[in-house]
Amino acid sequence: MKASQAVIVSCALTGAVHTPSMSGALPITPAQIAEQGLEAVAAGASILHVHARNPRTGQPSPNAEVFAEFLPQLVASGAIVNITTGGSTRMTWEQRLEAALRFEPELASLNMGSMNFVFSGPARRERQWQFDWELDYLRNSEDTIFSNTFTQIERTLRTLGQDRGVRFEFECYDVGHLYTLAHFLDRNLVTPPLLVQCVLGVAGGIGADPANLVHMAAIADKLFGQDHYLSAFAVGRHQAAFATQIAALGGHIRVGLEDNLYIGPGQLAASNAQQVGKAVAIAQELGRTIAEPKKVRELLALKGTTRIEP
Ligand code: KMH
Ligand code: ZN
Repeated sequence: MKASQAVIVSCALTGAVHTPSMSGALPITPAQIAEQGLEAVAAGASILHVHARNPRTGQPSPNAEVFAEFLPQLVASGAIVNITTGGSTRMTWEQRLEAALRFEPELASLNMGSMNFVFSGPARRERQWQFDWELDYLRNSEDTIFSNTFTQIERTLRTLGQDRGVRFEFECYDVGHLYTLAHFLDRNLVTPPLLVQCVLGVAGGIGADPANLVHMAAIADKLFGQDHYLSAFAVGRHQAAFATQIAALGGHIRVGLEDNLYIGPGQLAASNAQQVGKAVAIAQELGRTIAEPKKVRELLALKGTTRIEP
């Protein structure tokens, strides 16, 4: 990987996997997303990975009008806004692209393969559900494919990347996804420097085993060499361990309530910023510094603007 002493800390604020009843800290409304985003930036996050939710029900939403209610505040913070194209596994590809096409952000996520993506575990535990969609949504993940075909990936690379100057957080949930990224690099549909995001511990993807991250890092080095920065995270309780491992390997960190609701064993995180603070402390203990947004824009060759209407 390309060397950088400074760590890029991404924070994924809300996502589409957790539901409102799982934690009162999960930001749902645009005001909550904006507030937690600003706190995360103050704590050291340079990239905010964002999804939107229906403010009344908490359901993942592709609606660009909802994104429009929190994006200006996040952009004004100076942080890099990274708009999801993963959306939720229930959305169509068109819905998943809606916000990124409208706002043409400097960075968007791009998922590098179709897969099972199961998050039904919490549905097996007793709890009071606030909304009637939550249980079904969680259970249904066992029978849903997260679709990211070569055609869908290519279309996104052309419409967002080539036509609009958007660069990507390439989310790789298994070793094969690194080879898919290499395929698009060979065809000059992606341009270095790449931000490769290894995702471990999703049911349907590679497991949260430290040996798997070592292997993914070795394969990414073979395929992309000096053309990439490597970031990684593991979902759920493995988050801090993998933040530590990737920081020790010289890579970059992603945290946030999108992927883990906890701050320690059995202890719900109070906010996204609390997890960012922990990631920053880990990185600094390992002798790394924290990259400011300006530095990250240089490293990743970002265009520096997101199209927010006045
Ligand atoms: N929560 C991650 C495991 C996306 O937004 O493109 C999946 C994700 C997908 O971040
Ligand atoms: Zn996401």
